[in-house]
Amino acid sequence: MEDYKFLFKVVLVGNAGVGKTCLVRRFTQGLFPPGQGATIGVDFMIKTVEIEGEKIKLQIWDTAGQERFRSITQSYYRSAHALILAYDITSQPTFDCLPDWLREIEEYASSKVLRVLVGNKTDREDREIPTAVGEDFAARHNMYFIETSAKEADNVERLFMEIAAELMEQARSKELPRYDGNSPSLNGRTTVIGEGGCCSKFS
Ligand SMILES: Nc1nc2c(ncn2[C@@H]2O[C@H](COP(=O)(O)OP(=O)(O)O)[C@@H](O)[C@H]2O)c(=O)[nH]1
Ligand SMILES: [Mg+2]
Repeated sequence: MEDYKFLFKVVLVGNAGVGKTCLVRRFTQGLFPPGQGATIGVDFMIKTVEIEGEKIKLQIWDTAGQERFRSITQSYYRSAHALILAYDITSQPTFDCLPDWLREIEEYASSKVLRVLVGNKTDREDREIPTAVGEDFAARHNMYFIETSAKEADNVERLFMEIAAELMEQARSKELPRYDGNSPSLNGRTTVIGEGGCCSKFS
């Protein structure tokens, strides 16, 4: 018997290799996959959590390698309640691609979607993106921000639990936060991703 009060769809995007699959597996299965081959060929994983006595079912959509081919489409974003946009704090190129991802999100996702910027791999010594730079980017783009380590299980639980709590809060109040969809930097209709944009060299 399924028993839950809320069901939320959470979607992860970001360059290949930033650790999206590891974040999902850490949260849903409590493990860090060894070696290569972390990407699993499923559309989503499920975890039910409890907040303030309410059961919340999270349907977490990971990309099964599509990000390498830049073939993520509308169906993936459709009906997402929250979007996690992840980069690797040790990889400037993954951070530099964030505007491209935001354009895609802007084009395909609901304007009401909860957006969270995640800097992953905080366990590594060779950081390239200072925390303040990630924070600043998130603030300028109206996003939540958190740094994580899927490897060390640092902030991963918190990431998903805060998303669940925020979505529950929104659902309860039925007052989704207003978002200025007219932001000139974000509402471009054309998508450069996949057409020689900065990310193509990482495909
Ligand atoms: N040191 C470290 N490595 C990580 C972390 N998360 C993922 N990785 C590694 O980064 C690589 C890509 O991870 P993966 O989850 O497949 O990335 P995805 O392509 O975004 O799904 C793998 O070799 C992982 O072991 C982390 O938090 N710390
Ligand atoms: Mg993956």
